[in-house]
Amino acid sequence: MENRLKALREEALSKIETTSTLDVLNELRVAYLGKKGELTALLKGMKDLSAEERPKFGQMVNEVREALEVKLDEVKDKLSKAALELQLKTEVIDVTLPAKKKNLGHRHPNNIVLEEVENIFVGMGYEVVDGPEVEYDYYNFEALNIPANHPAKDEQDTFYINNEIVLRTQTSPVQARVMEKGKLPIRMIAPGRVYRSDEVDATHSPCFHQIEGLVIDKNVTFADLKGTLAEFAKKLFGEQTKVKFRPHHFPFTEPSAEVDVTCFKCGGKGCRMCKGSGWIEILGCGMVHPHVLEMSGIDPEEYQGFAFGVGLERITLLKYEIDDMRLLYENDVRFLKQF
Ligand code: 2NL
Repeated sequence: MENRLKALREEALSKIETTSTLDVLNELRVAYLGKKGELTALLKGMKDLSAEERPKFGQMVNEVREALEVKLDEVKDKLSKAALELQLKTEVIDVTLPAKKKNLGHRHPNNIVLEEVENIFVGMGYEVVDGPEVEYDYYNFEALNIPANHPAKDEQDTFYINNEIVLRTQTSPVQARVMEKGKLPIRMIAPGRVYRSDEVDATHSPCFHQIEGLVIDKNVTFADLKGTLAEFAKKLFGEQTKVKFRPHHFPFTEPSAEVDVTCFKCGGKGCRMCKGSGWIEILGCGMVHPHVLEMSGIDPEEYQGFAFGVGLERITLLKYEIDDMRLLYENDVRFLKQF
């Protein structure tokens, strides 16, 4: 048995010494030192030895166990270190590599123009106000002097939620609500989405944006309206821009006008942009109708006002020479990035 023990010791030490992986090393630990391992088997065989031999042999087995444990720990240490070194070598992070590019979005051209318009009017002392897109028929039509039989109220043009509620067809209901509150004077613009039951094509969409303006004060005249819009046109399209007021009709203003600006592409000579006329229509305006003031509890003998409405998309398409409105609603980043 002593010889078997010596042979076992030599064999085990040499196997452990030459092991190259931690897995195999663990298998060896189990095979020699485990409960069903070879050393345990030798200990079990001690019952056949004489009483004098037993303690001596037991001590020898323990010595071998210790020697193997020391060797196993030593090799385990060596292999672990090598494994770590290999990992550090192969998993190097190159902190000098350029970072992956993040895909950023881009501001919508409508939004760029809206901010420009807002800045122009805020610079003149106007407040920016918003209000509900789902609106009472009363604020959208009646308060603005649009009678029950007016063609704009036709189901073909207006989205009705029910008998008395609509999707607003203009942003004037926001102004009607401000007038009704009765805090005067008023200098405000109301930008926002409006809805009309329209077909979709290069110049129409059932949902688009309007910016309306309203000024109410004592002694406000058409001259104030002209001066304000002339200044607005210069700031938006350039200092050389001239404006022209053509008589028009709106139910909520009297007198009313449409405003053209000199073509900012050809300067008024006539080109493709202005269809040869030298002028481009940009908005509608007028003096607030006395009925509209009265409806909101304002005395037209004491206060007057002017108002105007601009289609935001129309301005955006003109300013950036975009020839199809649908491009503004697709939000293709390749398109948006150009502005
Ligand atoms: C257009 C014409 C316009 C108004 C909007 C307005 C609002 C109130 C009272 C009176 Cl509360 N008027 N808004 C006035 C004239 C024209 O818009 O062609 N817009 C695209």
